[in-house]
Amino acid sequence: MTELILSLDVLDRKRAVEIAEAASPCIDAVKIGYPLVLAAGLGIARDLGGLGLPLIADFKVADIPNTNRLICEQVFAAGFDAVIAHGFTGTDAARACVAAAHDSGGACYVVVEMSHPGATEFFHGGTAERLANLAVDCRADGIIAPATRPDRISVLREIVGSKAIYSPGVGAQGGDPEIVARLVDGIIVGRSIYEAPDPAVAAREFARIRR
Ligand code: O7E
Repeated sequence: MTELILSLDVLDRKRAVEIAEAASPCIDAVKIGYPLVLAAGLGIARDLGGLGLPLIADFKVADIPNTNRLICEQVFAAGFDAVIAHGFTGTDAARACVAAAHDSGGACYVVVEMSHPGATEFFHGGTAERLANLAVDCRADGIIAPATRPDRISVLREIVGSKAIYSPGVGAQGGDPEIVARLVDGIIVGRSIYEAPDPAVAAREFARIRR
């Protein structure tokens, strides 16, 4: 079954915990990025640890190999289970993230194409395909591909085979969860759940859609 990953981009620690708890029966993981970590601190990983769900650090790590390693080690020491890295910094830099993740018993996912309109400026024209190949070469655990362009997901699936594809961009960004859920291993949903009048109900709706 396609996983449902809650993107918890709220800025208040208490609200973040409440939403995650409410959605928890229907979700498979929680993705936490800069908005929440900068607002609430890295300790939010411990605050959410009681949910028993995998916590994904969406820091889109994009530095030289040594700095990437240092960042990822902090991520896993803080209690996260997975990290997201960019691939455009090169094979050695992405491989440093994968190695740090695997050394900690965690996972690393590589962004190969983003979901917003401007992403086509640089990711199209062969770059996303190269990044998908890089993710395979680096033995990344999966890739991030855009729910806003299902045709592109299919192209990238050809390259990565059975490797996991997690896909943001459904709901608020216009991607259709019914279509995307058939193509990927997990859909990543933020505003459509955490801004809903009742996040638990919204999460249940998305959970029902996946197959
Ligand atoms: O649009 P929303 O509210 O459903 O949130 C989507 C989340 O996915 C948000 O945290 C955003 O930063 C992230 N995201 C994208 O929207 N598009 C991308 O191409 C990549 C990501 C992302 O999370 O990358 C790593 C998974």
